[in-house]
This record gives sequence, structure tokens and C-alpha cells, in this order.
Amino acid sequence: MQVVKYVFQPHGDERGQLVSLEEYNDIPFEIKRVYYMYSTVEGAVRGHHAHKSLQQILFCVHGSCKVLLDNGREKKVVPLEKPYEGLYVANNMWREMYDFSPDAVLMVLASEPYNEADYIRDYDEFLKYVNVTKAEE
Ligand code: T46
Repeated sequence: MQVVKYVFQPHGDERGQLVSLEEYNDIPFEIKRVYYMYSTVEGAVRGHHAHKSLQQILFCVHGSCKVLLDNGREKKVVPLEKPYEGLYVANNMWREMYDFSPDAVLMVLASEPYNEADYIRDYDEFLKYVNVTKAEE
């Protein structure tokens, strides 16, 4: 499984850092939604689902967390620890976010508005959707 982690160039000067993200230039899709999560409780695991169409890029703009990516056949754990790193999460990819530091702010740029019908929240249903049989797992 190929993991795509973008490393953006911060514009730093004596005042600090600034990262700019433009749709199509830096982000490979039109940005239709931005959301972020913070004050994540110690030990909490978020995600536990896949999306049929949605593409996203995840940034831990403050603090750190880990993201488990699972395409049904292979799993990879990707740490997000730098505010200038963005993890691309394609559609048809199971994801779980965990190990949030108490100060973590996880910001997500999404290719579509919120749509509950796009979620696959059952892991067996996900395996069926991506045509993976239990024996292949
Ligand atoms: C994803 C991972 C990385 C909204 O009303 N609008 C929104 O845009 C979102 C994302 C959520 N919500 C509501 C739906 C739930 O009542 O916020 C509540 C928490 O959402 P959820 O349990 O889906 O959050 P996570 O952290 O498990 O997953 C989220 C995204 O939903 C998901 O698309 O890929 O972050």
C-alpha cells in the first residue's frame, strides 16, 4: 500500500511559520469542507470507518496523533507530528485515528460536503465493498 504524506514548505521568518494550501496546486482536489477535532480524550480512538467517494488530507496542526490506514489487505500506521505534513486518505480506505496528544488539533480538508451515506461504518461491509474475502485479510 502506498502512503502519500505531503510535506509542505513553511514560509518561515523571524515572526514564525506560515503554511499555505491551495486547491489543485497543493491539494489534489477541490476543497469542499474543512473540519477539525481537538480536546480529544486520552485513549480515544476516532474514525473506524471508510468512505465510498470522499478524499481527504489530514493535518495534525498542533500536537500529534497516529492514523491507521487499512485497504482491506494491508494496514499501515502513519504518525502525524508536524504541522506542515498532510496525510492523503483516499476513498475505500478504512481509517482509525488514535494516540492523540492532549494538545492535538487534527484538521481535515475534504473533497465533499458531509454526507452520512458515503460512510461505511461496518468493517465486514467494508471488506465486501473492496472485494476482499476474509481469507485474504
Ligand atoms: C473521517 C475522519 C478522519 C458533522 O456534522 N459534519 C462533519 O463534517 C463531520 C466530519 C462530522 N459531523 C458530525 C457527525 C458526528 O455526529 O460530528 C460527529 C462526529 O463525527 P465522526 O464520529 O464521524 O468523527 P470521526 O472523528 O470518527 O471521523 C471524522 C470524519 O467523520 C471522517 O469523515 O474520515 O474524521
